[in-house]
Amino acid sequence: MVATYPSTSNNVDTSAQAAVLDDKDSTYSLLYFDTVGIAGPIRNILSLAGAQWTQLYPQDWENEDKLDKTSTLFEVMPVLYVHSKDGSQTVAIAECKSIELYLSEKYNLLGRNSYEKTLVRSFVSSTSSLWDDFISTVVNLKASAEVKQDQIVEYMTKKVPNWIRIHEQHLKANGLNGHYVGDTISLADLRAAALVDKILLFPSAANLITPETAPGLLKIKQVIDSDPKIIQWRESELFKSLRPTRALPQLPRAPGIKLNDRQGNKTGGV
Ligand SMILES: N[C@@H](CCC(=O)N[C@@H](CS)C(=O)NCC(=O)O)C(=O)O
Repeated sequence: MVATYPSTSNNVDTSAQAAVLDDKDSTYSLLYFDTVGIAGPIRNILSLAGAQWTQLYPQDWENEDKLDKTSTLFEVMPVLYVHSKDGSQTVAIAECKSIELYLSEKYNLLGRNSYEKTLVRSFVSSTSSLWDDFISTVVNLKASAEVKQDQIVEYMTKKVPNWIRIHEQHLKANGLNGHYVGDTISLADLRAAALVDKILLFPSAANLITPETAPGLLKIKQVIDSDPKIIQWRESELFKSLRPTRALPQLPRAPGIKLNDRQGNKTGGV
């Protein structure tokens, strides 16, 4: 049985949960592996916002009792636990996109008005689709190494170049200023930079993302990489202790990390 959300049926008042989510003084704990993985944008948003947050690791995700898995809402991570300032209430949010949108709305990373917010969400959706495509056609594909390699080639020679070609036109239309929308970092920028970082892990990306082919995306990456709060986050012990993938050996655990208490982390973990 997975953990479920408390009832929201007609006669149930959910205003207390909403108040926790809306409170600017709430704190957070993020349940995820000791990897960058798909939590990069979430951790970047928390850093940009100057939020107070704790990293939670599963106690033993692969354990056959599955207690970490079933303590989450969909048997996957990340889960963001939002704690009221006094710590008496906690609200769990599942799914990357939902977490990112919640935090981005709260910390003004979606745009200045409904028009800009719609644009940001569209760019985010387009970029997320390309990432999700990789997860389903390569990472989660149950197939031989050869078939997986063919899928990677298809991804890197067709799908990624297509994304770059189209997104570069939008970035040019906004003046190649390092942002999809307006003049400040938005979730669209964070999502794109995270995907560029992933793509650059492939040796074949060297010719794919260059100042000639992708000036707009590289500018976005440069703006994010040089943001003082992002630099501060990347200099932290926690960031340095994260592995690019779970295939690599674990690194010594940074101070301040807590473990999933497997009971909703109402106090921010054990
Ligand atoms: N749809 C979910 C996918 C989450 C997901 O696949 N998480 C992976 C880690 S990147 C996970 O928990 N894997 C462990 C497992 O499936 O047992 C989201 O976007 O948050």
